[in-house]
Amino acid sequence: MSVFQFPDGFLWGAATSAHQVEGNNVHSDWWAWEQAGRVKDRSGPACDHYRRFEQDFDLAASLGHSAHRFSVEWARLEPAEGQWDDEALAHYAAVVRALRKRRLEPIVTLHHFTNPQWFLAKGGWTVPGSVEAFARYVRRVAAALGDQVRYWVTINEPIIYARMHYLQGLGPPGAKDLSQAIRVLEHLIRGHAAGYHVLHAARRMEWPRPEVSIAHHLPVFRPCRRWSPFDQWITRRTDQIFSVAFLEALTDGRWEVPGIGARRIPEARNTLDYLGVNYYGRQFIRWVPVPGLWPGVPCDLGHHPREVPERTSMGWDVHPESFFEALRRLGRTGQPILVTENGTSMTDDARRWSYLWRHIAAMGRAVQAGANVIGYCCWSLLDNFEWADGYGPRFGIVEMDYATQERRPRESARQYAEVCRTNRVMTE
Ligand code: IFM
Repeated sequence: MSVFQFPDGFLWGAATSAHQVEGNNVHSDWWAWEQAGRVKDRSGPACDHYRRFEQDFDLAASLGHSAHRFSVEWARLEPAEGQWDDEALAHYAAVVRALRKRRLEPIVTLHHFTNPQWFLAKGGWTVPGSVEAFARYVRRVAAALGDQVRYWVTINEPIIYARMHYLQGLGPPGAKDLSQAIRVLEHLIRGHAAGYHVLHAARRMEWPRPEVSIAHHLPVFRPCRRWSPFDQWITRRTDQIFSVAFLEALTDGRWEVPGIGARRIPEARNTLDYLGVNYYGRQFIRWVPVPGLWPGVPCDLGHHPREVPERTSMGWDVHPESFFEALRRLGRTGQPILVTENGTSMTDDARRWSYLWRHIAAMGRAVQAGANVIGYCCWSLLDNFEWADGYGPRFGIVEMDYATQERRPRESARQYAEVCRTNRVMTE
């Protein structure tokens, strides 16, 4: 065993998103989707975090955290097109103040999977008007929070958003259509770029300089059937299109469009001040040609007992070495990296801590190998509403009793607190 000491000022915290914890997000498209019975659970009051945020931040501070990632809910701020709710805006200003008061660095996400219902009704991210609508919303948020916030995430996991809502049909509007998914991706790139420029333009001299990124979901892709040239090829393409091309669009302003070619998006050039990264595990890809869909689909890990010996309670791969690999790969860009999510749903909390500890250790090794990682947010502070999977999965280091709204820090929260307080981790 040896000990790895992280650089001074390293940010340690946990992440949440509005719809998953706040409760009663009645103007969002996900709320309508749930009410229409399209998922097994309804988010309902969730963790009632909208009213209990002070209590939750007390908890985070008592657990040694120095940062906290949360999202602002657009549907609360603009419940009807052009109608702004000043109380909701004041609420998020109070949230940021509450974080600052507890010395928790706010990391603010502007879009985390949910949209106002009116926005989806107008075509959501499939239509060009989405970009200007999002920019208007960001302008409001920047004016209200910009004096207190340094770290911004414009869009959480754009690729997962497009895949889940427009290819797999697992969230509103429930589409399964590659051409729509591609349009969504293009508008998310443009939306991010617009948000980036709005945040920088809104800055006043006395405000912190905004550091803006997306939260990029970065799995390590592997072929399902290692021997199959089709799986190998589509895995390389999937990695290129989903992991590499999207980041290239935000650095070079040139986006390689799946199955079409390249497109110039000049306003997206150099719009990453840091790299926000969400990592959970490897994804095994199989060649399945279905007209109108991307031919590389994630395969059932149950078929890979030898290659995927360790899996979470949701059946996801556990492979800390790939986290090291992903961070080292990103580290070569020289950009600062902020781990905006990493965590697991385990029914056994000892296994949760084992997962977190090994991933933090892998991150330590990546820092030693030269990656400029500046912070880490575990997913999640609280158990919460896991989208189509509802309330089954338990990602929290703090256990939620949804019937009583009681919060109970798990042993993993205490172990993680030790890492946060000492700024170091035991490596194997
Ligand atoms: O809960 C989600 C979150 O909303 C986005 N990233 C992955 C998490 C776990 O699935």
